[in-house]
Amino acid sequence: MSQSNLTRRNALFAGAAITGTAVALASSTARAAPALHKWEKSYSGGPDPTGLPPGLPGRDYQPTLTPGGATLPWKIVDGVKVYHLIAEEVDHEFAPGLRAMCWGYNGSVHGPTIEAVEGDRVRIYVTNKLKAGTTVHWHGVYLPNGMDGVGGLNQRAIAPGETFLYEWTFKQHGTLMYHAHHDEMTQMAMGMIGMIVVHPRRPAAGQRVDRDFVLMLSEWKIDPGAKRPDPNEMTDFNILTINAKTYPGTVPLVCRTGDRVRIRIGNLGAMDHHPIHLHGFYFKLVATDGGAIPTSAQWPETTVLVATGSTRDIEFVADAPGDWAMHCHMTHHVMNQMGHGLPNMIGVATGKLGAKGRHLIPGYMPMGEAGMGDMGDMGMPVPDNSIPMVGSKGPFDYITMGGMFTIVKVRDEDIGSENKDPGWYKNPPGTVADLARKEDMTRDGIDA
Ligand SMILES: [Cu+2]
Repeated sequence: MSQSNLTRRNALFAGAAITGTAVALASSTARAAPALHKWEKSYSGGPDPTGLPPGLPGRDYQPTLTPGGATLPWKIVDGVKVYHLIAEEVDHEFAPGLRAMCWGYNGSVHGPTIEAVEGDRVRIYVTNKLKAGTTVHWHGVYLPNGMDGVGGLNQRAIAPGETFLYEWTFKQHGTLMYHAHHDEMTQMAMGMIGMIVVHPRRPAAGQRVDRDFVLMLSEWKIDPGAKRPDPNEMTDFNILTINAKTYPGTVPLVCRTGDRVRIRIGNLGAMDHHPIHLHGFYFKLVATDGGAIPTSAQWPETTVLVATGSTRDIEFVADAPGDWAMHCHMTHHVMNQMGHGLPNMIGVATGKLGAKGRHLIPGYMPMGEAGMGDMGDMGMPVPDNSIPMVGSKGPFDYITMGGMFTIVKVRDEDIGSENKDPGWYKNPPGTVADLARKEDMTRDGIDA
C-alpha cells in the first residue's frame, strides 16, 4: 500500500489531525507528483478500515425524525451494528382515500431510514420476499466495490426467498440513500427506496441541531381506481410524495421556537427535480450527498432544488412561530390525481352546457370555469380509491394544495420531541389578513 493511501485513510479518522496530515502529505509528495488538490482527499478508496465501537443514540448522536415514516431498528453483535431489510409487497396509504399495493421494505413504503455513525461497522441483511429478483444499492456510500449492489455488475440478483449480506464500515458522515438496483425502473417506481443518515463521530458544536428531519421525495402514477402504481409512466406523474405521503396525508414537521433545525431532503423519483420552498425563513444549504459544504461556501436560500438522485441538507433557526408551508414550487407537483388531463375551461361561459351534456353523459357537470380552487371542497363523489386534486380543510378555509406539500409547525410552548401534531397555529389578534376596514381604506385613499 502506498504511503498516500495510508495517509488518506488515517486522515479520515484522525479528526483534529487532518490539517497537519495534509501538510505532511503535500510536502512528502511535492517532488514526485503535482501537489494534491483538496478534492483528491475526498477520494473514498483504500481498504475497508477497522470499525470503531458502535455509536449510540443519545450519547453519540441525536436520532433523526422521518415524518410519516420509520427508522430501521438494529442490534449490536460483537461490536457490529446488525440491520435486517426485508423487501416485500406493502399495502400503502398515500392519504386518506388512496391506497395501493406497492413494494417496500419491512412493511413500510418507502423503506425505513437507516441511521448509523461514522466509523460504525455495519452488517445489513437483505431478505427478498418479492416474486422478482432484487438488489440494494447504497447511494453515495464509500464501500468495497462488491457491496455496491448494482445487479449484474457488482453481484448477482437476490432471488426470491434468498437473504444476502452487505457489510462495510462507514468512512463518512452525511445524508445518503438506498434503493433497488435491479430492474430499477420498476422497483423504484413501486417504492423500493429509502434514506441513510450517518452522523459524525464527534460532532462539532456547529454540527448539532435540535430537530433533524429526514424527507424522501418521489413521484408515482396511480390511475384513479387502480390498485397498483404504474411503473411504465415516463412523464405524467399524478401522485407527488414526501416520505410516500401526499397532502393531506403528509405529516407536519414540528419545532419549538428558537430550535436549530436541519431538514435532509433526498429525491429518488423517476424523472423530476423538485424545487422545495420553505415559507417564513431563509435557510442555508449545508451539505449534499457528496458531503458537508464549508461554512464559507454556504449561501442563504428559500428554495432548494433537489435533483433526482441527490440529497440536500438545509439548516435554519425556527425563530418565528406559526404554520409555515413547505412544498415543491412546481405547481403541478402540489396537485393530486384528479388535476391531470382536464380540458381548459377557464373563462368559458358554460350556460346551458351542463343540461345539454347530461343528455350524452349522465351526471355531467361542466367544471373549472374559474380555476380548480373549489374542486376539493365541492364534496363531489370521486372514483373509488382516489383523492381530490387539491387539499383539505384548513383553520380558515379550504387549503387548495395537494401533492408535495407539508407544514412546518413552530410553537412557543413545549411540544416534546416526538413530532406530535400540535394542531393549527393560533395567530395573535390583529396579525391575520382579513377584510379591509372602511376607515383604513378611506384614510389611504383606496377606492374599491
Ligand atoms: Cu416537484
